[in-house]
Amino acid sequence: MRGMIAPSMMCADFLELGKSIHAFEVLKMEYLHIDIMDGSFVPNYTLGTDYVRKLKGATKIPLDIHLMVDRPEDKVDWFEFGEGDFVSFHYEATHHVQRTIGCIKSRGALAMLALNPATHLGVLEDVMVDLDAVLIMTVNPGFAGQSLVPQTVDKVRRLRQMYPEITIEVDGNVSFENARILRDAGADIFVAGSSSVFAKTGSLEENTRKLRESIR
Ligand code: S6P
Ligand code: MG
Repeated sequence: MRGMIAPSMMCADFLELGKSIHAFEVLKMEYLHIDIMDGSFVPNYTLGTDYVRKLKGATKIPLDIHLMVDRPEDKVDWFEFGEGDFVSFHYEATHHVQRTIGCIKSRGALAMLALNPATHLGVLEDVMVDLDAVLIMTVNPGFAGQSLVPQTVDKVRRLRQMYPEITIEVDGNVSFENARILRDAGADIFVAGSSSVFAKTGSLEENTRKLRESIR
């Protein structure tokens, strides 16, 4: 599978959202990654329901909604999404993993289960058949600009060996260097934040070219 990029919208300039969307379309970004935080599951707030609705209406690029919220089964229906969009939620945030997957799929979207760095891959075993993708968090969720938790690289490698066909997304400090390492480990979708496409060292266009080179 070709490496895909999902720019993290919380790292884009909020005052220039229209311009960013246009640039992402020109650069053929495969997904737009939207971080939703609730101040409980993670110690931060970011984007919300109105933002997702506006974005959905403003572009044809599929969304990649990352719910970092407690009890996602109660909240997933607050958001606008549909066929072709990914919705991920955390294994650690709910007693009802399968019910939440059902809510997502009943709306035609693709269900992705997110695992924090300390969560064992074994929790996937009985639910893998229901999933479209797995999100391996390569940092502890809550903030941009953190350092990759080193053992998550081997976790991606083991996941790829266990499930050769599953789509694997990686999120957190996916720098140009880490992206290549994670690609070699078996990742498919790369969430791009402050350490790659939004890096201050280059323009969005230069950074995207460099990241595509890393994951080719
Ligand atoms: C973190 C969030 C991520 C960040 C992304 C930022 O809780 O889920 O999606 O936005 O990690 O990228 P970077 O390169 O600053 O780590
Ligand atoms: Mg995220």
